[in-house]
Amino acid sequence: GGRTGTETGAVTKTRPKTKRPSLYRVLLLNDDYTPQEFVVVVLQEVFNKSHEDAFRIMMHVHTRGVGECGVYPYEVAETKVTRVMDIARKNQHPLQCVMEKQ
Ligand code: NFA
Repeated sequence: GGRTGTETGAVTKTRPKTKRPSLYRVLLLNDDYTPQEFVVVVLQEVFNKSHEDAFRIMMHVHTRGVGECGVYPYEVAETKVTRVMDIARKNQHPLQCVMEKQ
């Protein structure tokens, strides 16, 4: 911590403000059209998952309707959502990816 003089000359203790960044959960939503293997590749490329983890997450989304791909600070989460949506659009798949504050 540091010490800061006040107008009266008093010296008061301060704490360095290290506020932790809010975390955001990135979610993938199921649909009836996006191929399973496409979702697996997206999870490997965008979220750096192994094929095994990617397959497990894809099957969770497929059976439950929604699933978590990872938890990240705001800007990282936003970039991943944008990458997924761009890749899906480019390949004409309706895959949806969203983020929510944890
Ligand atoms: N439900 C899709 C299918 O049967 C696969 C899928 C999984 C899509 C996860 C989106 C997310 N082809």
